[in-house]
Amino acid sequence: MHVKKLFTLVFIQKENEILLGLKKRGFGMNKWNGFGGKVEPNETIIDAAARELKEECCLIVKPGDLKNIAHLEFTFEGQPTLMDVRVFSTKIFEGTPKETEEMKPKWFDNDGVPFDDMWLDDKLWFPYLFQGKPFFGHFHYEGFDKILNYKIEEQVSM
Ligand code: 6U4
Ligand code: NA
Ligand code: NA
Repeated sequence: MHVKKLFTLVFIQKENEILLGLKKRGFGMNKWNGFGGKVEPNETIIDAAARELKEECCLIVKPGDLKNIAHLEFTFEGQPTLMDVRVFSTKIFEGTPKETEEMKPKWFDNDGVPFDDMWLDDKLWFPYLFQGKPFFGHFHYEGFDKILNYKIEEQVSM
């Protein structure tokens, strides 16, 4: 039996650029990623996604502008936790990204994403993100630096 924990992950995009943040503390420290975190009790997933984005890089999005593009699951060999991550993207936002205590934001060209300094799974599924294809992915890790097995399934819609 797995204990599911729900997380959000938001990618802000321009025509040929994507906003990533360098995580400064906690889980995934020193990795570039989208913005997100735990969904709190009594909060919808999409509200959590907008809240975490604002907390972590000061950008404002209307929850309704966030497009759910993926559902990711992460399990870890020998551990009961299943991380259930709901991924969103949008090109519609207000404000300028600002560094916070949790994240240092930076725009990257779509062909210059720093995969060597990201979660190992990201390079496997970013192509779906860039092609706008909704997908489900499951990744089973051993520790944090090795994927034992995975599957990625394109979805008709999310
Ligand atoms: P605290 O420090 O309690 O405020 P919180 O911001 O709620 O934490 P956090 O930052 O630990 O949560 O959430 C983890 C973030 O990392 C979520 O956005 C999901 C994302 N994430 C976790 N594993 C990932 C992986 N293997 N690949 C990936 N994103 C991952 O691309
Ligand atoms: Na976070
Ligand atoms: Na957070």
